Amino acid sequence: MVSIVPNNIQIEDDRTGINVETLKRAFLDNLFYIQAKFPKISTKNDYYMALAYTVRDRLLNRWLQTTQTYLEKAPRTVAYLSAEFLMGPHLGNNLMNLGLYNVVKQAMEEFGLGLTDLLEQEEEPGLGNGGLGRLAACYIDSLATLEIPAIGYGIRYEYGIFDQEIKNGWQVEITDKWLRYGNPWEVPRPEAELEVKFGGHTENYTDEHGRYHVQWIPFKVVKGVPYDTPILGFQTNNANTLRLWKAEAPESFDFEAFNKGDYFGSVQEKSECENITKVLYPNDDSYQGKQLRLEQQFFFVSCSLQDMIRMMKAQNLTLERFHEHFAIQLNDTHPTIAVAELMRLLLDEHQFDWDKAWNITTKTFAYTNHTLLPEALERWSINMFGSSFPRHLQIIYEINLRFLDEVRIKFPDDGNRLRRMSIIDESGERYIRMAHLACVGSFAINGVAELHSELLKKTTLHDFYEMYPEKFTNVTNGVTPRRFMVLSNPRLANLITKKIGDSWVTNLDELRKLETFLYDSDFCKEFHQVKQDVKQDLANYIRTNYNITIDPNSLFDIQAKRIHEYKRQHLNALYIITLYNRIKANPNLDVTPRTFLFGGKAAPGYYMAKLIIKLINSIADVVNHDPDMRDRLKVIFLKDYNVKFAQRVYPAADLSEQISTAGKEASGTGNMKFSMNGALTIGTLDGANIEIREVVGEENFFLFGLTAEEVLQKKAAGYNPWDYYNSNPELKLAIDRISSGFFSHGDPNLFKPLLDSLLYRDQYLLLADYQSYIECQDRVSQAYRDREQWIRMSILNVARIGKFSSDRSIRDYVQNIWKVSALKVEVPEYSQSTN
Ligand code: 73E
Repeated sequence: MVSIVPNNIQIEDDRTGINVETLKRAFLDNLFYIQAKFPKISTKNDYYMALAYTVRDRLLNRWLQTTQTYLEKAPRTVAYLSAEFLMGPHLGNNLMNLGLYNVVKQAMEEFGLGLTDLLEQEEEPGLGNGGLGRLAACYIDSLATLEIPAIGYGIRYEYGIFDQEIKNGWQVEITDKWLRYGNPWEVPRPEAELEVKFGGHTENYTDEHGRYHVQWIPFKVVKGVPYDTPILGFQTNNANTLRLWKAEAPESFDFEAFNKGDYFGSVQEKSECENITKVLYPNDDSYQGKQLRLEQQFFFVSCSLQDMIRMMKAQNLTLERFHEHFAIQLNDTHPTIAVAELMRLLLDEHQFDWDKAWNITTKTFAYTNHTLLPEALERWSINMFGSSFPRHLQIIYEINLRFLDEVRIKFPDDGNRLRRMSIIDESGERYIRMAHLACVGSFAINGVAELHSELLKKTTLHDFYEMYPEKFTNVTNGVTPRRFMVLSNPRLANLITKKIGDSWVTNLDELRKLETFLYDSDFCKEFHQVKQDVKQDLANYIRTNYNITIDPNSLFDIQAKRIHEYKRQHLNALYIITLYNRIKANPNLDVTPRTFLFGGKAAPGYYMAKLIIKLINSIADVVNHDPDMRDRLKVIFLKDYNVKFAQRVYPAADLSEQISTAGKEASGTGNMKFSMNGALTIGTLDGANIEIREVVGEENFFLFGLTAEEVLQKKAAGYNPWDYYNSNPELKLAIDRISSGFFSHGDPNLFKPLLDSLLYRDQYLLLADYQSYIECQDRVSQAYRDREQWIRMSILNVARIGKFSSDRSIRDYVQNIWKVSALKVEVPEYSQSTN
């Protein structure tokens, strides 16, 4: 066999060398031969591309070596199926993981180029909405860092999450053209394309042995082309693959139509095929029963499963052992049609009998649930589903029939239970309940934080817990400290490393050692200085981009996440108005200066969320222009919050707002990123907040609000928001300020839908939690005045946050669910010196 690395590649080869001179030569070479430019006519983007290719070249050896090792050793492999991967920019991450950050910085400086400027050029792949997609990205990072054989499978959306602009205070959506200038990180693999069927009907036939079979005669066939991106671990040789599928028409023209003169008809069919992977649905934590979305899900799932089968065949492995070779994780129900598709592939295309196929399938899949919100639970109308996937509908009926028999045996004479548990909802128009299919078809089911996993067992999946208690487990989410500390906050990372060495980067529990320095006044001063410098950076950015001056000595109070009523950005807004009212009533009031920063996108069709953005901007308008507020209050809505921007925001926060209604936020992951960067949290007992508070210590966390249980009790007892409005003068004043038109140039109607929803329904109990929140915020203001004590609390947040590394989460999945082992990749050391 030919070795991956030809022996004639020299240490100083332009594609592998990592000293300054070689890097510079390689950069110019790429500028010339790939961008076809010379410096005089190069744009910033040309420079970015030239550097990106230079860095990619240095990844390839590890990547191909990894692929070869996996091929040879055929290890048990994790396939992480996710409709979203919110990766964020690649360049900085790859530089860090390769250990090339400083040497490349120097090489660029010798050209008079700033590395920060070049990093800024990268248009991030926004192939996700928020937490769920970003979680997949963190997990892909940790899998590679822990040297676990894994593939991320997803969709290569041509347009990712929209870019957000703010016009006159309202959100405006702009198409995300992230591929416009090319994507240097992906490698198309047209030779590995696959076919995916849609629509049509099924036919039965009997083979020569008298065996009965079903054949799916599709209406159309679409091509899936894989685009591969290497995902290198931190300081390892393991580079796993993120394989995203693009839909294409099978032939560029339908020749029959073409020959008949129907040119447009034939082109139309082509574009209909390509539509499947055109655009990411921009809804977070909510679901709409759109056929195209279902087709997206099936498309990438079918490609991925066929790909796995093909790999096994290439390795001469029998499909009988599919479940031994692959552990497939379903990131929420979005890829759950995989249960039916694997059954179809085994039954119809590989002639397995039902029991054997079902045994393999149910030993393959594991399902992660990310939400309890009823509006986010996926269900597909039988008619729509059947028209696109007639064979899968049959298979799901058969799964359901057999499943309900099992239920009947375990719980005899319990018709209600059968109706509740059925995969088919028959209470009205008939629907397929995807969460039920996922539970029946998987060997493991997990929630994403302790509370969430408990609530799953008690509420949404209670019947399934009674049926299969052994399947249920919790894996609390985590985030990668590489991107969200080392890369995004180098000042803090360097200070930590100076004190405790650098092993914390892959063993986050080591941060504990920082506790030794809690009363070391030099360390505390340095820690404080880091925070101040980072806040100054953000202040400069805001000055440049918004023409607003903010004071880095004020308390930076940040709420950055998708805009959603359950996340309660408007509760935060009510506090701002309350402070405003207090200062107006008493202009000499001694207040702790605060800068309120918001960031986040609203789903384009979510009117209330958009109105919340408008409200925040309207409050900002009034507050920022009122001389009485000067040097005390500032409010800014930061537009187009994405991963790149998040990396600026987390390090600069003093206070992290995690104020969802208890029981609604499954986990949250921003909460962890803020805390890792030394922000204190003001939060409810919801999602992972509970576990964060547990580890950082209750004295280092600002807790308020009802518990999940109290929320339910209050609702059951007939919650009436008016009682709170009428009995709380500050709350009443804040609400009246809005309804009077004070923030809307006298228009009392602008925010009426929002206020009506609060006063007449208040589904998320803002009014019930208001007083507790206000008092807690006032405690925050007091606490911030004792800066030394605040710094110690901040240090303790960093020191005790180790549990929330995605490395820990991945270890949990590996040990409790996937049962896979690490496999180290060896790379010939032909190029390791940086000088
Ligand atoms: O609490 C977060 C959680 O931290 C949850 O809301 C989010 O997932 C994060 C990662 O576990 C989430 N997103 C979705 N459901 N839960 C979702 C649903 C439909 C479409 C897109 C995203």
